[in-house]
Amino acid sequence: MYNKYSPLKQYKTVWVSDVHLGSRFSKAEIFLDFLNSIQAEQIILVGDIIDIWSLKSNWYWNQKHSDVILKLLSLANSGTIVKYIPGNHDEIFRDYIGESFGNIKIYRNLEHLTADGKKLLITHGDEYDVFMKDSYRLVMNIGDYIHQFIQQANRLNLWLRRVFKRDYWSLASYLKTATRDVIKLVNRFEKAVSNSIKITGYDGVICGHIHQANKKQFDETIYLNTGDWVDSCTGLVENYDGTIEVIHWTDEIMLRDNFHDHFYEKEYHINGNVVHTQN
Ligand SMILES: [Mn+2]
Repeated sequence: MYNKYSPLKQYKTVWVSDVHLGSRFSKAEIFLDFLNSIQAEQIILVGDIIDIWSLKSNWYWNQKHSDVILKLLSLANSGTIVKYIPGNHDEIFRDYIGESFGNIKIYRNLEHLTADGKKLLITHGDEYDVFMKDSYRLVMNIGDYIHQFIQQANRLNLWLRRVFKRDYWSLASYLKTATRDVIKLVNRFEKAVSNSIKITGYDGVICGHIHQANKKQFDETIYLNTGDWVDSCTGLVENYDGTIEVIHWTDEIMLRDNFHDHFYEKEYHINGNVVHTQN
């Protein structure tokens, strides 16, 4: 998908998390497209990059998953500072704080000073997951929770449709209820994280874990979430003026492809028929 006509996007810092390599739901190819499209001084991996839990229960690995790892290692070897904070799905690496994969060093948490002087705590965020504590890991995290809902809903709907030959049951209303539950959990998580940051002297926090990218202000505290590369294909980027924004990579791909369709479309005439091709 990487297009040679697009210049690399320049960022001071990039934060990404929850790629879940090793799970069949990982959007590794889109994440790779993102990595191929940017240039950053620093890339911080904010946890759940490799999904060890998923590998344990159902081994899955394809070439794109390898390509992501190779790309990160090669970036780290060619001048980009790449740091890795393990999450709960790759918590095995929390036993190796201070060690490195090539030039990628492992940290428990990090502190970041933005170009405009804000001090931020970087952490995966599973410690703040009240839901996970309450239910004793019954549901792994909200991302998995959303996934379970949608998959079950789809499966049931397909089955009903096959059996009864019509839309028998409303996926939309089912999802509405599920979404309301998820929104509540997301709010609880965001508040829990921000409240605990308030007294620490940090201006804000960057975390991942719940697969909901966001930029929010809770009183004085900046709350930023990296999102995920399982559903939303989102991350956080710091521009050279210190501003941080959420990027939605599938939107960026759409913009880029529309741009190229528009500017690079050619018209050929074959046997009297008009044929359009794109470079
Ligand atoms: Mn997590």
